[in-house]
Amino acid sequence: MRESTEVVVIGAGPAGLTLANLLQRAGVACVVLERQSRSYVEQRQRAGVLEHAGARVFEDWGLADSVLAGTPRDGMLEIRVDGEPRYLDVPGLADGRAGRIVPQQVLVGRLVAAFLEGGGDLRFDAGEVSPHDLDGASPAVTYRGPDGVVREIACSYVAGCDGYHGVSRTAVPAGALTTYTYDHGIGWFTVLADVPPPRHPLLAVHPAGFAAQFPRGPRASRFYLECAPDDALGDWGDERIWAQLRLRLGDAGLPEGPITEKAVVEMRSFVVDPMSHGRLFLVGDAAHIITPMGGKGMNLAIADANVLAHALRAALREGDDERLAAYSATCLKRVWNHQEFSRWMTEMLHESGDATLAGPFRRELARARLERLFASGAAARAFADLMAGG
Ligand code: RFL
Repeated sequence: MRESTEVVVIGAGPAGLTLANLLQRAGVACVVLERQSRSYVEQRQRAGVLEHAGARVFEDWGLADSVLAGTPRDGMLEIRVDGEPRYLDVPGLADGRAGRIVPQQVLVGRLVAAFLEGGGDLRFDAGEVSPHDLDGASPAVTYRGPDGVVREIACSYVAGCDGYHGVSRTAVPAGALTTYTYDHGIGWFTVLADVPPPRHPLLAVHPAGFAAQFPRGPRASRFYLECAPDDALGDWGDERIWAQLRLRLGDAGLPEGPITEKAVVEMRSFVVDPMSHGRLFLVGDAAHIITPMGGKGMNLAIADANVLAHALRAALREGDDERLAAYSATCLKRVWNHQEFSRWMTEMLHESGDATLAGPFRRELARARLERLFASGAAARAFADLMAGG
């Protein structure tokens, strides 16, 4: 069966769903193909903060009511050093540019609903998705539907929004992309638990290692614990998790709650350049991954989608290909800026606690870097500016 549309979007995560909604607003026809079921993508819990720049994307495209309604603005950030609380008023330092506290699965659910309400074509359970003829003028994407029938969709452009493990990037011929990877040399263990969220997002520096607690809705918290890079899930029994959280967060009274997810997070960065090939454009995690430090992964995905939506509208409605030609360079500028921020924060918050990581000299340097945030208004504002996003 052969159909046609203007843009095929592969993947219905934050990147694909943001792009699909923006294209719908721009009057550009698209079909979204998602490998998983609707309930699966709506329950996948990951990020929790939409930076100010991300919230602006939805406001600018008239989607704030459907996507941001009722989501609290972010506020203070607590950095607890050896159990002592320090606070940064991030939106205040960033001239009032507040982000929104919104769990990724809530954002995804709202984006699915908004797209479908607008008459969008979103196909879940799409197997064997495969892009073709990306170098030519008329690419196509084939997939097998849940009914077992193979369909082909001809299109003008393909948006690869299928994450790090997707098929889009692998459809690009070897040698056409330069790949940058970096192993941060540490491990993070993450736990999602039904524990009341902290008053403010909390980052903790401690000699036993970095730890963090972030709100994930009204009754849940996501915790992170620095661990050895080769630690496995089995190394972290519940008793060890709670004991280490209480120690590193300096909170002997931290209540225990049912743990709903445990995972080892790979502390690895990855970037491809360019983020496009022929008529394929890579968006979000398909083009770059960043560690969770700084909370930028989902936000980069949304920023890419915004750049691409503007560029596709210009190309398809105004015959202006300049923005599409500049897509990769435009996005990569932000990607590298955020990679640098994330790495900078990682060094500061890990090395200032755990002296075994880089030694006592580097620990004192990291402490000086951290202290500067509280001693210098200019340094604090620069930090808040990066937290708010470009
Ligand atoms: P996603 O979310 O991976 O979505 C890709 C979609 O494509 C589908 N797919 C396919 N569909 C069709 N055919 C195929 N062959 C396909 N292969 C894959 C997938 O099923 C999926 O629906 O990528 P996207 O949209 O680029 O969004 C990126 C974000 O999800 C990611 O950057 C963040 O979750 C990263 N991240 C965080 N980001 C933040 O901004 N703040 C955070 O605090 C934060 N915490 C996190 C995180 C990621 C984590 N993990 C598990 C990776 C915490 C964790 C634990």
